[in-house]
Amino acid sequence: MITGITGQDGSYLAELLLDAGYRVVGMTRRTSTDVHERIRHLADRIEVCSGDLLDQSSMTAIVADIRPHEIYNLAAQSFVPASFSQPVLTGEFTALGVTRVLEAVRAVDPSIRFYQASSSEMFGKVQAVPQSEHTPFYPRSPYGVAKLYGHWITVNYRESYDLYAVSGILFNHESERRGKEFVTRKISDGVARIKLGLATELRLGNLDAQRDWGFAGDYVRAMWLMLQQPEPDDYVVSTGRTHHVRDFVRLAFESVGLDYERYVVVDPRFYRPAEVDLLIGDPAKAKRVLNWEPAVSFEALVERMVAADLDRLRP
Ligand code: NAP
Ligand code: G4F
Repeated sequence: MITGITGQDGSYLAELLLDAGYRVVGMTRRTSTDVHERIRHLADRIEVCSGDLLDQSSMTAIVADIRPHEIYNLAAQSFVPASFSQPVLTGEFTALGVTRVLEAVRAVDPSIRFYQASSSEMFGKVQAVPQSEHTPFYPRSPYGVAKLYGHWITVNYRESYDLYAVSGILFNHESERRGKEFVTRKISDGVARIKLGLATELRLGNLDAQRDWGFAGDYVRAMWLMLQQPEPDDYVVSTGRTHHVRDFVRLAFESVGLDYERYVVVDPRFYRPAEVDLLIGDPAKAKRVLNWEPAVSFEALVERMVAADLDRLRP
């Protein structure tokens, strides 16, 4: 069972599990319009059920009905700027939502294996470089604070009720399926539009922030591996390399033969009340225990995202 199956990671994870022979059930929330774009190609291979992280009775009923062996809790309000404008809702989804799923597991079948989508945003104002499973947390946004709650409630239920519950502390991972408001996709989409003559500029915020960016398809493999271990544990998943937003911008424009300085406008509207300046993860434990390594490089990621947006937008 995957919560958040309509999101970027949900769609890649569903593909991976189907390829491994799983029955896959995705939980989606009710909407008046169809928002299943990322899983449309899987429509005849997955089952979809309606529920909401805000609603305990729907969560418990779905888990009781499906009786999954594994639950991947990917659903969340995941956009950092929205967490500043909607902090209470972000706490309800992204923090308390985790407890609701865990309560459903506890009530229905404590042997269900549970994955929580934790985040490098929890490191925030980083207390060590690189960040590992032992680095203290210091979140810098309501989103980061909510994810920290989700992390600790997962650890707490593991220790209190002996659940197989794990927290994957994943660093930024991207793809052509990334939401268009996140910086990498905003850049690839903007570059494609400029190249095709559909736009003349790209307005961005802080170009000096640094992120450890990987490919989402690689990262869902780490989620699955975490639920296949003899004992539940928490892992940092990252590439171990960091780049400035400016590097992503420069490479993306270069990939279509353009100079970014002619098109990018820095717009303070996209600055955040508090910024996470530098993220770089230490993936040593994931490599040692899970035998996990990313396959797609930063450079290849930039290229494939721009190429995909060019293909999508080309008349
Ligand atoms: P995403 O594309 O924003 O997808 C979020 C999913 O959550 C969507 O399917 C969304 O459904 C669903 N959702 C939101 N609120 C819900 C609610 N109240 N009830 C049920 N479903 C709800 O996020 P992503 O990039 O795939 O990330 C997956 C998870 O990993 C998230 O928890 C995110 O915070 C975490 N994470 C992501 C990264 C990253 O770099 N991508 C890194 C670390 C952690 P709708 O389609 O209906 O909106
Ligand atoms: O792409 P972003 O919005 O991702 P952010 O804030 O790092 O969060 C993402 O990664 C987390 C893992 O660390 C996830 F947990 C979270 O759910 C999400 O997937 O911004 C990246 C950086 C920031 O420093 C931001 O200030 O890019 C900078 N930036 C510069 N200009 C911009 C822009 N970000 C956005 N979204 N839009 C801009 O115009």
